[in-house]
Amino acid sequence: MKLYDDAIAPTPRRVRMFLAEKGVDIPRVPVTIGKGEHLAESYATRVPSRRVPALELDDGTVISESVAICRYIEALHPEPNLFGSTALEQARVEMWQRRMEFELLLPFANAFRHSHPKMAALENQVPAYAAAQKQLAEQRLAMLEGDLARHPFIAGDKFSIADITAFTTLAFFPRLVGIAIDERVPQVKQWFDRIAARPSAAA
Ligand SMILES: N[C@@H](CCC(=O)N[C@@H](CS)C(=O)NCC(=O)O)C(=O)O
Repeated sequence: MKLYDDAIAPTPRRVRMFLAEKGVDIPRVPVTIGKGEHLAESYATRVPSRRVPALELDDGTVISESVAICRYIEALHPEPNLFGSTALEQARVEMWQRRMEFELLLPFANAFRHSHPKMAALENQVPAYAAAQKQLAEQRLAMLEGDLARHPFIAGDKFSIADITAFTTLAFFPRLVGIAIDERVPQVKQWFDRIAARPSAAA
């Protein structure tokens, strides 16, 4: 197995953090987005979406989409489980994972992709869309403050893939789109610092 990986981008970091939580080591092949390596034909023939990360199995099968990669790893290495164990836990983790992906990650990512000069080569930038997405990101961040006042981790009492999605989002995008994680969202800040202290956050 090998993992196509970019050292800076937030989505590959999701998979690295997941693997670190599992204690699983997979050889990595760097695909540097900043150098346009993900657009090379040699990569596109393996990964038609031209996105990173992607996991290539020994028989040549390629799994892209970070959550699909994490689910595959969870099936191979069930413990510590990060997608939940009981039926209810799995449903809760799925619910929060989807919320963090659609409601937090996507607005932050879209605000960044449509406004940051470094993304101009990769995105047909629409400044009004960036502004609208930034507003949604700010609103979801304020809502997250309330969520984290009710439970210590995103999906409840246990660390899960939903924490990884939210953490890697908030560790990368806010500064780049002019949003601060500060005393206005103390619960988020406290949760963020707790997750940042986990050894997997260094992955
Ligand atoms: N939904 C995909 C998103 C993958 C993705 O967009 N990765 C970014 C890096 S964070 C990328 O490859 N960007 C290259 C580009 O936009 O051309 C996943 O979860 O794996």
